[in-house]
Amino acid sequence: ADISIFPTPQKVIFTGKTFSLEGTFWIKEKNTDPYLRQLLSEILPLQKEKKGRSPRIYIGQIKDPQIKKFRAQIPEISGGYYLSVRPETIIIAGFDQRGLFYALQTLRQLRQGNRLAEADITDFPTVLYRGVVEGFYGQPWSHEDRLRQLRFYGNFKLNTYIYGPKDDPYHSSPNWRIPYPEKEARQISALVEEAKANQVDFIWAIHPGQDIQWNDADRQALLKKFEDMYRLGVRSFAVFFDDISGEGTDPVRQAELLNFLHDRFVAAKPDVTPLIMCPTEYNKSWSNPKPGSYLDILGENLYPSILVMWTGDRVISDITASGLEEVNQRIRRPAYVWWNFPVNDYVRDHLLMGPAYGLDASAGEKMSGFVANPMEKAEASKIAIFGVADYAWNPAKYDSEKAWEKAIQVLMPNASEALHTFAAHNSDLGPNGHKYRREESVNINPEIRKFLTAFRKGDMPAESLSKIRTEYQKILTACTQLSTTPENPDLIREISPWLMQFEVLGKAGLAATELAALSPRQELCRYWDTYSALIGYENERLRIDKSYNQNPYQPGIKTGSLVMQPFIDSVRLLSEQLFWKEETEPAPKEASVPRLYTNIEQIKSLPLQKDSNRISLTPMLEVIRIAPQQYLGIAFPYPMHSAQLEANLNASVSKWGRLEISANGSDWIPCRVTPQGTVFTAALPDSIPFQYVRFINFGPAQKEIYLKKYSLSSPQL
Ligand code: LOG
Repeated sequence: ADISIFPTPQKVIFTGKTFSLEGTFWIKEKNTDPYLRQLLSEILPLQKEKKGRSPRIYIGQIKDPQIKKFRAQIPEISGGYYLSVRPETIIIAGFDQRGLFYALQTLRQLRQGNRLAEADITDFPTVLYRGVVEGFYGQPWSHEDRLRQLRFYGNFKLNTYIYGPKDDPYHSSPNWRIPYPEKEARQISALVEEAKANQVDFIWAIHPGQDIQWNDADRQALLKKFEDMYRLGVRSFAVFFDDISGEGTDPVRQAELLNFLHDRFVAAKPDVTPLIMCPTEYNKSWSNPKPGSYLDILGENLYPSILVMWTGDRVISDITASGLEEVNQRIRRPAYVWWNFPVNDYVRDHLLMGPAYGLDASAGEKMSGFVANPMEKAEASKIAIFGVADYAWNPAKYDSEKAWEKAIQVLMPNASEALHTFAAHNSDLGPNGHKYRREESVNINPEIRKFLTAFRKGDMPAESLSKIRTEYQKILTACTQLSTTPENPDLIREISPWLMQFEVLGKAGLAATELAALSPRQELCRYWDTYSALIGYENERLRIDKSYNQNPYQPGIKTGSLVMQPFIDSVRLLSEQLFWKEETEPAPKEASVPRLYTNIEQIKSLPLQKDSNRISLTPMLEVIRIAPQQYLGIAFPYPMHSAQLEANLNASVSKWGRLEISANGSDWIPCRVTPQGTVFTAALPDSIPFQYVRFINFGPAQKEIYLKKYSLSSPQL
């Protein structure tokens, strides 16, 4: 039998045999916890009386007398368990209640229809805290989403859910001081209950740093909010100081506050777990490397029991053992990893459904916890979360591909092939300010490269083209299956606009492969028809992109954007060149489009967004530090005659900032701006042609801004 258990156990021995579950089962000890008895009865058909031949079941925690005989086999770690399955005896022994619960989750996976696989399993987690931090910007998960998540976490041995959606007003500034309204409060209590039933710690996080006053009033406000949450059932807490500017960023004050909360709240309540904090300098690229600065201050001042979060070398980053070693030295404790995957709040037009990779096999020992920040789409995030569950349980044995395949089967057992196709082509993020990219369309990519290289030289390798064609056909088949399957309706709902776009991709791909095979001179009519069809799909793609998911950050619907769409674009372009041989203009080069003009390292890779008559810097979520003489703007490949600029840097800039234009990038002319709150607008003069426009810090001090808006419109664009 082909059995795989997820997350991958530390030690497992299969005999290769299975036995029938018919017959009857009973529990040896009458005094088994009713909750566990209930769970067990969901997995095995339990009977009250022993009748005929049935295995004897031993179930309990390390402290229970009924499993005394097996104590030596049980790993002494929270969540650890020993499970032995034989036709005569089944031993389900947990170190603690959580371990027992996990033993039962494993037992469930040993069941195959009406048979049970024989096995001996000694198992425990490598990373103590494993789970999810709902910490993204955008629409927070719904109550239903969260309930489904918590059950999923229980099934795959995740024990942590940190509640911290940036756009929940009662989590962040200024409303963190206010208690939840009744309905939300009730829902939080319900989540705490569901979490408990799944052996998950529900951790409620607060994000007070943007407007916190370091005075007693705000300290008390925080304490009171924690008391409110305690009354709702919450027993675990976190304080986040990420993405803030100003007073709130002071590490001495932050540590003081955390220690105060520990003394006055955590230590005073025996059932509250240690605090977690997210620092302001939460990744290496943003942290002051100077000894004795921010991170060292936290390390020295925070009580040792307080856990400190860390996203890696960058905001979005692979996790390495050496990277963790470095920060652990400074914060004087093993970092609690906040992994920013599969979060897509900075690339909202893409879905991140590929494998969870870039996690060092030896990093597990260097961290106190590992939580993933997911997408706004809860169900679609489960593919990556499944990988995270597997990694954090047993990093040394983690295989990202295997976990990905299995996750897909778990989410859609019957339509798994279709979901596989969809996920394989919806993995990469496209260009983004964080420079984080993922593989996509990996199986077909080499074929496509091979084909295009030959096609550019005037060849048309038919066999290669036919393989590519098969892939687009597979996309269409997947679309049909996914849009008709009764499985996982929540997932289908979440991805539905992308599914629509995916179908257009499949059709356009088929048209492109057809076009590539035709000779423009000999098969003119068919060539023209196919080309027109391709243009039709192109228009349909743009229509979908402009109609759905119209958020102000990265509006639209992108699918197959790394390989499958570029193939179509290339074939179309090359065909046009073949057809209109003489007349074609060369494709626009990098240098002939407007580009970002800045000397701020943090934003150098930020993409520009182009609409009709308008070009904008992509809005950013986090703080940007702009030092004296640093600037951000746009460079044009041609002289601009007049334009309208609108910017919102979430700061009043008139005392230290200036808008300037230049024809050559060295002589600058200041422009008059009209401020209105934090927004400023400027009409750029039509008397002076310019190729550069920039906003510059001319003052003596570094400033902190947010890039909410920076766009320029002109009929020339
Ligand atoms: C935020 C987080 C956001 C993520 C990705 C942390 C600690 N904070 O740059 O809320 O979802 O990056 O955009 C963050 O990662 N800031």
